[in-house]
Parts: sequence; structure tokens; C-alpha cells
Amino acid sequence: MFKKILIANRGEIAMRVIRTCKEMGIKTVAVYSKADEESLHVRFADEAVCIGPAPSNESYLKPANIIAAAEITNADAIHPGYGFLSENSNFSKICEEHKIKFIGASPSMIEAMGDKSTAKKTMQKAGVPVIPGSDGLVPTLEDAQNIALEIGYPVMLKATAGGGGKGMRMAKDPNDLMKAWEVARQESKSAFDNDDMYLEKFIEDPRHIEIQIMADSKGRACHLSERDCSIQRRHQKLIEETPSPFMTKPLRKAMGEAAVKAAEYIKYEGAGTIEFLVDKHKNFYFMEMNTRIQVEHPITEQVIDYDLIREQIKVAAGELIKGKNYFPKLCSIECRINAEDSENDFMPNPGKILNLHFPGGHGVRIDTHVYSGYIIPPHYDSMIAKLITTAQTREEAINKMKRALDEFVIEGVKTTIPFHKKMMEHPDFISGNYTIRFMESTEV
Ligand code: MV4
Repeated sequence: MFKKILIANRGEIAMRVIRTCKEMGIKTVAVYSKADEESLHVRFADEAVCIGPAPSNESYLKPANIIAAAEITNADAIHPGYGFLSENSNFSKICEEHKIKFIGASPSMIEAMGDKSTAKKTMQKAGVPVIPGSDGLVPTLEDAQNIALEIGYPVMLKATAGGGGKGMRMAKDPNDLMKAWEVARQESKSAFDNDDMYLEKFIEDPRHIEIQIMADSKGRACHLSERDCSIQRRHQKLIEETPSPFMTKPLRKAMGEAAVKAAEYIKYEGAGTIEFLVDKHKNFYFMEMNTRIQVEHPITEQVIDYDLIREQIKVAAGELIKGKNYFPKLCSIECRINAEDSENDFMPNPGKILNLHFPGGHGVRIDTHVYSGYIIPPHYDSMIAKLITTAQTREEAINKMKRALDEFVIEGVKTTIPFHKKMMEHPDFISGNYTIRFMESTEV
């Protein structure tokens, strides 16, 4: 087992990893930027190293600084959390070269899944359902228009370097597609320096349902059931829940088996997530694979009683998994509390937290790095806490969430708490009858 893990991240996820390391008797090293000197992860880790000024690209995104911190502290592994360098193949490779275990995917795996057209082809070969569309990249607009006529409009044009919605455009007809072709390629060129495109049938009003998987170095994988992440705004998730209210036993079995097949086919190792779009007929299609721990991982932990970070560390250290799949025994919901004014177009609202009171009680979990007097820096993402409630039934989990949101006091900054309070009363949320279009089609 590792003796010392460096956490190449900040905020709640740095705290989350430190907590499990402590429970496992593993020493921890925090890294922090100048803006995070007063951060909790710095205080809770055994050691802390400053890795640069506030801007991410001069600190948390700088491989050389992080590797230097690992070397001077003698860390034998690096946990990247999510975001930052967690899916950076170059960083994964640099860790390998320095004989520091990267608790994440291998460089080739990150590359294979980062290129969306390649990832899709690979999944198709593995026997996982994919969205009908072009066979790989589409070289010209004429090709795109020919394929669109074959599969039928509306279509979705996607950047292979994209993901998370960047470089993606829907088209209803050939004229639309001509415009989409220019806009999507331009967007992808400037964001990723790559304008390669592929084309798909547009799936109307789907749900975003993802399957958590865990795999070991012997190529064995298991799934840990689903999370429904359909409540998103501009590709930022706001609420996640498990089980999905849309899920059925046979669908969970089929999606779970597809995810395990995918992971075993590519010889995946570690924690991963296979994202699917699920249409109203309950057809499911591979969308993307995330080769990292995700923000919303706690709801899975809550319903199957499983520490995902612990298992991630154990698998990285060479331990084998049992191989059995996990099915939800409880219902869990996560509300992301962001320092944003949800009454004013979710405008970021960093600043000092003047007064703070956390909800508590049975079935309430809060993953956070903030405290009374903490100054939320403007340089990073605006999520300041995850409020997670867990109960026997979905209705109880919702009632518990309402109660917890009412107890939650954060003064000094605007947050998304008012939004979540309204959501917990919204008939379409309560009924579980929502899709990825919820935020654009509904007044909350
Ligand atoms: C789609 C789609 C409809 N049809 N592909 C959004 C981000 C990227 N991961 C893929 N995305 C989508 N791909 C086809 N063929 C709709 C979306 C989409 C979406 C997916 C999941 C969650 C929220 C979304 C919001 C808008 C669009």
C-alpha cells in the first residue's frame, strides 16, 4: 500500500481524498495556490506545498510544480481528484516516468477516451450500443449532408475533441447543417486546436444516466449502478440522484452489463463512469467515458455502502476487486451548492462567508471545504458544498433534502440553495418526470 499520497487538487475533493487516506493510515500531502493558503485541505493534510500563484494554469494545472512537490515530500502516489489534471494524458505519463503512481487512468486510456469519435468506435466494437451516425470522422460538409440524409434529420454534429457540449451543434435540415458545420468547427478549432467532426442522429428529450464502474489490473470490472444527472444547466450538473426514477430492473441490468463489457474490453483499470443517453423508449446509447472520480460519486457511496476513493486507492496499489455488481439499497440525492445567484442567471458570487451553519442529522452528508469566515476565491469553480441526503425511499430523501436545505445557513454570498428549495417542490422533479431539457423548458 502507498505510504504517502499527494492530492493534486483543492476544495471539497481534496478534503474527500484526505479523509479516506487518514482512515487507511496513509500520509497526505496537500498542494495549494497562493489563493488557497487559508483552505481547509492545507490544514488537514499532513504536509502542504505551495505550487504557485492563484491562476490554475500557473498552479493546479502545472505538472512540473506538482511533480516537484511530490518529489520533495517523497509521495509515492498522486490522486488528481476531478477536473485540473485528472484526465490529462501527459500528466499521467509524467507520473509514470517519475515512478509516482497516478491514481487514475493510463496515458493511452485517457487519450483513447478523450477522442470522442475513437471512444465511440471502440465502444461499438465492444458491443455497446452507440448513437446511429457517421462511421468515424466526417471529412467534408458534403459527407455530413449525405450521412444526414441517410440517418434522417434532426442530427447532431460533434467535435471529436469536444465533450461537455463544446463544439456541438444540432441541425434540423441541410441548410441548418451548413451553418452548424462552420460554427461547430470554428468553436472546436479555437477551444481544442482540432476541428475534426462526427455526426449522429439527434436524440430528442433524453435522460443523462451514467454507470459507475470499478476495474482492477487483472481486467476484471464490476458496476455500481447508475446516477441520473439529467438536471443540468449549460452542461453543469445541478442535482444528481440514484436510483434513477426512470430506471427499471431490466434496464439497470442491461446498462450495467454494457458498462462492464465496455470496461473489460478496453482493459480499464480504476474508477470510471460510462455516460449514456436514454431515450423515452428506454433505448440507451454510449455518450462518453470519464476516466476519473466524479463530483457526484457520493450518492453511489451512500446507496451501496462503498467508499469509492478507498477502492480507487486499493486498486491502484494492485489489489483485486471481488467482481460482483452492486445494486442500490437506498435512495440518495445530491444538490450542488454553488456560490452563484440562482435568482440572477446563476451569476458567480465569490466572497467571504460571514455566517455558516450546516444541516445535520440522520441521512445527511455534506462534502465541503468551506467554513465560517472562509473567502471563496474567484479563480476556481463556484461549487462550495455538496449536500447529500439518503433514505429508504425517494420521497423520504426529497423530504430530508427540503429539511436540510431549510437548516442550511450561508450568509455573505448568494448560493444555489433557493433554487434547490424550489426544485424539491417542483411537480416534475417530485414525479421524477424530467429530461436533460428540464432547465431550458421549465421556470424554476
Ligand atoms: C447528444 C444529445 C442529443 N443527441 N447527442 C451534451 C454533452 C455531450 N456529452 C453530449 N451531449 C449531448 N449529446 C445526440 N446524438 C444531447 C446532448 C445534450 C446533453 C446530454 C446530457 C446532458 C445534458 C445535455 C444537454 C444538452 C445536450
